[in-house]
Amino acid sequence: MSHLNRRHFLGSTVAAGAALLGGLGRLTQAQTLSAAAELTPGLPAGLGSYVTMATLLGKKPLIQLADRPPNYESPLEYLRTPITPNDEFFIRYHLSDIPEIDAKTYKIAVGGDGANHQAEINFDDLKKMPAVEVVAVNQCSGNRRGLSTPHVAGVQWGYGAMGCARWKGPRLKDILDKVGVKAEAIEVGLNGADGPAVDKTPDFIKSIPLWKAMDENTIVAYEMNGQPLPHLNGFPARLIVPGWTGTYWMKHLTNIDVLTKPQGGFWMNPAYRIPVGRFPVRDRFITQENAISTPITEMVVNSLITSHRDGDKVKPGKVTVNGMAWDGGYGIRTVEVSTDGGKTWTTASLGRDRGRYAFRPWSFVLTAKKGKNTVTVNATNRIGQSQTAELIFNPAGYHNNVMQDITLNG
Ligand SMILES: Nc1nc2c(c(=O)[nH]1)N[C@H]1C(S)=C(S)[C@@H](COP(=O)(O)O)O[C@H]1N2
Ligand SMILES: [Mo]
Repeated sequence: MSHLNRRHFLGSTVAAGAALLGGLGRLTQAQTLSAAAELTPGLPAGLGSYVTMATLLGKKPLIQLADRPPNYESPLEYLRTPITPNDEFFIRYHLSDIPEIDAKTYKIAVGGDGANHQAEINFDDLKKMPAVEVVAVNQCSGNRRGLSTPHVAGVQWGYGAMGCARWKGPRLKDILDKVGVKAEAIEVGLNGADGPAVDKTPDFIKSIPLWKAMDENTIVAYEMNGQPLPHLNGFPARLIVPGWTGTYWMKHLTNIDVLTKPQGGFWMNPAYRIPVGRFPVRDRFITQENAISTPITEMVVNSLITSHRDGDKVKPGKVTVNGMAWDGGYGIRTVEVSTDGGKTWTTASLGRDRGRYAFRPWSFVLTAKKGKNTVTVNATNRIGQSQTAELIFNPAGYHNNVMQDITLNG
């Protein structure tokens, strides 16, 4: 895009590597890498040897899984608060050419064959529109992919390809009202300012069904936790699709197209699809479905223990174990904990409800004994869906909501 001031991603990185690890003292390279690997508990043995920490401009150290395109996950420590700070939020890109955008010249082109008119919206226009705030979890479809057995291809995420923030901006439906939606419109197409550095990679273009675009919680956010969006989380503005996995949350949004035909392209098919009928999801994206596969939609109910890692030492006696639970927007009803391998379950106490799309904190007091204490956690949402005991295997490694099972050594 000619109106964008292109500065390439690599030019703006402070790829320091290991600022966090600096705090661990003077370590050899091998020790440094294995210390970093411990920040991603539960990953298959062998993966740790190439996991490293890196510090990007404006960010605290994140687990670097790839640099071009940038894929950085949040270590467990950053997921201990119900709102993930901007400088601790994970980063996921498919494309390496990520321009730095000047808000003064930034524009979103709104139109498409399903719109009555075309419009151009600049940053000031966005800020002048009535704004809403929504606290919502942004989780990559492939979060926990690295835990898949058998192993599947793709970025080997541990537990930290997610975060929860308070997002602010106008409703997408108010933007669509400016151009008028035709009766035959079915989807809304989305594009961002980033592009492929190598011509073979297809541009990252997505769509959502019209009904989800018109949802009052779907917004174009220019603020994240009361601040402008960090560059690598989508500055100046991105789409927020509460309840749905991160793939639809288009960053550096430049085009909104109302469509009368299904959006084509690699990132709609074959990418980001799940086998039909395999997962307990309710939101359907019918215009993109076929007999075998359908686009991923809402997140499945899930939870994460954030207070402890598998294998941690604890003092025998009372130990508070806590973490977060979330789902695709029904809200969390209960979180249950078992200390006998799933025979009996105790209800955890739930923390403040920040809305049905937000992380819901939970906590449980374990009476730890000497020796091994196992802790298993299972969240249930308000429509009665729970986590699974066994992985629902799929070739892309999506929707991993297997109950966590950790051992604490008393
Ligand atoms: N422009 C653009 N937007 C994008 C992507 C991308 O590659 N380019 N990746 C998507 C995916 S797959 C995810 S999981 C989220 C990640 O959001 P984050 O990087 O702010 O954490 O951004 C989404 N939006
Ligand atoms: Mo993603």
